[in-house]
Amino acid sequence: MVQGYDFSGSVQAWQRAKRVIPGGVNSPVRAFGGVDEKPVVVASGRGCRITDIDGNEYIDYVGSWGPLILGHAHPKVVAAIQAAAQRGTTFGAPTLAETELAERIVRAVPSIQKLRMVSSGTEAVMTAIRLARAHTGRDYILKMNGCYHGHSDCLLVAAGSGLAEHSNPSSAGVPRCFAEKTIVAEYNDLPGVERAFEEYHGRVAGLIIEPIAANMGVVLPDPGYLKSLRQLCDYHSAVLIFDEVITGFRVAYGGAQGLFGITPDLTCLGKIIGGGLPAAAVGGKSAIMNLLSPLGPVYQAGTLSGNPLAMAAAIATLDLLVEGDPYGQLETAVAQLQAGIEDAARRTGIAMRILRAGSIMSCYFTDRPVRNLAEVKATDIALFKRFFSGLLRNGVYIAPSAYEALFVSLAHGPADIEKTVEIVHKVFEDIRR
Ligand code: KE4
Repeated sequence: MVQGYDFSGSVQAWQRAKRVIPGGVNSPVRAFGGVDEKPVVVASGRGCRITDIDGNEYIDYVGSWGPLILGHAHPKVVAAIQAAAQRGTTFGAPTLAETELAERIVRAVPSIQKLRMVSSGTEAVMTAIRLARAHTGRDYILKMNGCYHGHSDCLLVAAGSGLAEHSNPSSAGVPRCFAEKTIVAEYNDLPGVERAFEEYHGRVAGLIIEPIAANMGVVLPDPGYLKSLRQLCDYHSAVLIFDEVITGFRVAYGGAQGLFGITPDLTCLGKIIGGGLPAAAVGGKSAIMNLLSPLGPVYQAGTLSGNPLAMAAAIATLDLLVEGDPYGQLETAVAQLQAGIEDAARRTGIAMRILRAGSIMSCYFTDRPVRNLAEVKATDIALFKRFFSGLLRNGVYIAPSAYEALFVSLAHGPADIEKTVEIVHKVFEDIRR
């Protein structure tokens, strides 16, 4: 299985990084803690491929965890950034580009009447939570186990032993009193949500969910689940927040809410709406969004919010997503990839199932259904790690964790998909040996 890949440059660079950066990385998942490999240090990317500092090339299915639906260094995106940079990189003042991007997003996502740009998905979610609490005058937030919404304190919580049990902090440094205001139910467990609303009757400010989960691996909502959450939030006058940081402009131009026809009160966006640069947004009903300073009493701010370079990258990206039939093209590519991997698993006798939503998917080593975090954890994680290593050492780069998604871009052409399937088949055969 192991090709002659030389990782020595990455190993040295990572050792050097660890002397000045905790774990040698600026985001934990990049440290490869979920797999039995050391991180590769990336030198460059173009289209669907990245090259590490040892010169090893990979077909990339991480795509920076979602932003790069066009692939790396798309010429039109790079040109837009360069042109914007020539005019100055940041002003801390309103620019037309912020309005032009906001208008595009409002047109694409009907539930968003107004939006506020921020610099990360974490900030978008943090602001959405604050808005929900201000709008309702309530304190409790309901989230689903296995969904990740960034690293703001109140969302770094682990499910208590039961709904009645308060949640516990899932990170050091989060006061118990913060975690206690967050209730955790299981994804796809509607009775659990109903019980939570009853248990905390009149005290739930909002429910936040990834409408298609992608941070426990890709897990799909049961038919009718999202509609029922909408009805429960209406009944209990709670704010329904869709965290579409991954799914926004990814599974469809109008996001998961467009696919399912569900209207949340607030939406969090990120990744693709930054075009590869730091930008995210919280948006929704004007009645709620107008609570934001300077109009209303909810304070929120950011030095680089609406940064001109990110706006230029985002506008170039979104404009390319309305040219031709990009989502049809993506569907063709991903369907080919899914079919090829499933065929390779069948032919090598490996129990595997793929859950997919548009151009995000996860490969689970199991022959059982996967509908929530516990069922993801019950899959063969050790086998996933062998799958990851085999792919990496044969030139395919997927997320270094069984609890993440594969991201396919418009730069993944038929030949890249065929090559990937060929390598997957080889890796499955090596695993079977
Ligand atoms: P950021 O603060 O990382 O921009 O966004 C946080 C966030 C919010 N909501 C959802 C649904 C998300 O997926 C994320 C961040 N996603 C992870 C990958 N699963 C980012 C990768 C990382 O943490 O390095």
